[in-house]
Amino acid sequence: MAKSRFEYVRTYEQDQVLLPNTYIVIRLDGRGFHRFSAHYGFAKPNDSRALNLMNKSAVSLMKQISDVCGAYGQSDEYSFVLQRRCRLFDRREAKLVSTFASTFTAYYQFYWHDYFPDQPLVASMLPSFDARAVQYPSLAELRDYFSWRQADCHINNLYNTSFWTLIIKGGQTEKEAEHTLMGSNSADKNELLFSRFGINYNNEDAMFRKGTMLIRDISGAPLQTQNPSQKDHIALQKKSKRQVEREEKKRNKAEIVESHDDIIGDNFWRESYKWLS
Ligand code: DGT
Ligand code: MG
Ligand code: MG
Ligand code: MG
Ligand code: MG
Repeated sequence: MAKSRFEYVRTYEQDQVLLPNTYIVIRLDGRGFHRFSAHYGFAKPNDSRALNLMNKSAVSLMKQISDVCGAYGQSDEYSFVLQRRCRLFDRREAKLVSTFASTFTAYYQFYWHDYFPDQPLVASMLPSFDARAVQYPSLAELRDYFSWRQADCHINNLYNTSFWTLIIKGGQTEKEAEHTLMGSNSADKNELLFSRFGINYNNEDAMFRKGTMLIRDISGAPLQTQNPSQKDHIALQKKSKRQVEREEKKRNKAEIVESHDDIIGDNFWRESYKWLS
């Protein structure tokens, strides 16, 4: 193909390529959702419609991008983990984060009406999401990453539940509620909810307390050995195109399973062969 004399400008492009054989986690977070949630009247502290719309958008993205093994969402954020051997966009960071952010945002807007039928989106207050990619060298860090996000969900939700209960049921102002909770630990908040309002925090909706974990269940169709050794990894890269296509088809067909359980303890990770490859 003939090249124009302008072609050289391309050499100024710089691609950040993510390390091979690492777990790539792409975390999206709603931009300015403090204002966004207030504008569309999200229920406090948790709006099931908003959380289910996040989940719907995440499942839709996973159906579209088969390299995603699993995802965890809470509040206005979602983290997607890619297969260790993922070759999508040759692991170029900018391509990955921009595609994830725009695909997720597109689905969020597309499905908005299904979850908020009475509140049409207005042009001056449209949802958008930022995205960042992080690389983790082993399952240990990946597990700690997910634990970190779920611990964040727990801490925020226990605080927010206590805060809004003091206001809505206890008649306190926001300032007073803030003061009541100052210096309280988890046990204090559980006790406050129970003794003053008869609320057993553990009976609150699991989606609020634990967030949402999505896994692509490939256990019915094992694709490769867990934690490939160096040799396996090289072998994987030599797979024929047809083999790769076959596996991708299988991944596309695999069910995406949603749960709201603990992902910090060992139990969840004992079954990681089902979805992490
Ligand atoms: P950012 O991410 O720096 O652009 O700023 P924000 O405002 O998105 O802040 P962030 O992401 O730290 O916090 C998420 C906000 O979204 C927080 O103000 C609470 C709000 N939010 C998320 N989910 C819900 C919900 O279900 N109900 C209500 N009322 N608010 C929610
Ligand atoms: Mg945000
Ligand atoms: Mg947050
Ligand atoms: Mg956030
Ligand atoms: Mg193009």
